[in-house]
Amino acid sequence: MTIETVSFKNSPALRLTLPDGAEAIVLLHGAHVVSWKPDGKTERLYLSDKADFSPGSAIRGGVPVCFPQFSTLGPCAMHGFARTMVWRPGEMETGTDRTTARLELSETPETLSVWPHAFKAVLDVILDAKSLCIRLNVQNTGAAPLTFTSALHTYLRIGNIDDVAITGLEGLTYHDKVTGQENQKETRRELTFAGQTDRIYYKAPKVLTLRDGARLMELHTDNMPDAVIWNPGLERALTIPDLPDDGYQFMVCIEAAAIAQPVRLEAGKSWSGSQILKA
Ligand code: TA6
Repeated sequence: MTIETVSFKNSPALRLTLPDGAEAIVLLHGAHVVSWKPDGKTERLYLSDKADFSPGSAIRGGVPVCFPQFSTLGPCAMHGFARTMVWRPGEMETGTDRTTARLELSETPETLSVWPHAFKAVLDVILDAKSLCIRLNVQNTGAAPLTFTSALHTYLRIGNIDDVAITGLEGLTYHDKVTGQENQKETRRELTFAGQTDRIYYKAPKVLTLRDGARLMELHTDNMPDAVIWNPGLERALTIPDLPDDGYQFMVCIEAAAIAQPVRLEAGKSWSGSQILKA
């Protein structure tokens, strides 16, 4: 098990590896996980060929960390500032069967100008033989309470969107961001895709399953009660400059999120939420 410093698309990154071949890469830019290959060969995350890695950009694909704001629900730019800032490496851990890379972010004059709170965010990327865990910890290091929303905006690589189904959502209430309708009820046992899908499912179960053709992946969450499902479909994809026109066919976002009930932290308190992808 090793963690080495590498350059990924000219961006400083950490590469985690295990003896059985499992590998993950996380950028300092955004603490953005851009690659996960459980067998060392097969990429399980979608990363756009047109993604922009220049400083301050929002990278299309991988796992953007949305913090301290999901979408436009607050004073920050879309999905918050964490995904566009450079995080600093923290303590690393290389055990016998798993490896953890830690990245940290605190307030700067720039963040304070849009979100007036002192904080310490820690993102742990934990790789083991069959799974990848991404855990976000946030501590309120200021003197007053703070609130935030968050999501681990995971872009999963799929064979084709026509062959994909997600189970675990039946019976949940969701907000349909495409139609703007609130309080919709999911009636389907398996969610399949035809055109743009952009939904926030409230109080999702801790395990969702993605079926991609014959392949299954489980997505486990802890303390992130909502689930966002996003695929832009062709029409919306054509309006996204950093996504190839056919990119929507090869990606689906399943995001562990805390949205409906913003997290409130008193001074000195911390919160942790995580998502585990199981190949
Ligand atoms: O999480 C889904 C979503 O909020 C969609 O509405 C969609 O626009 C997407 O995120 C991508 O946002 P971005 O700012 O990365 O283009």
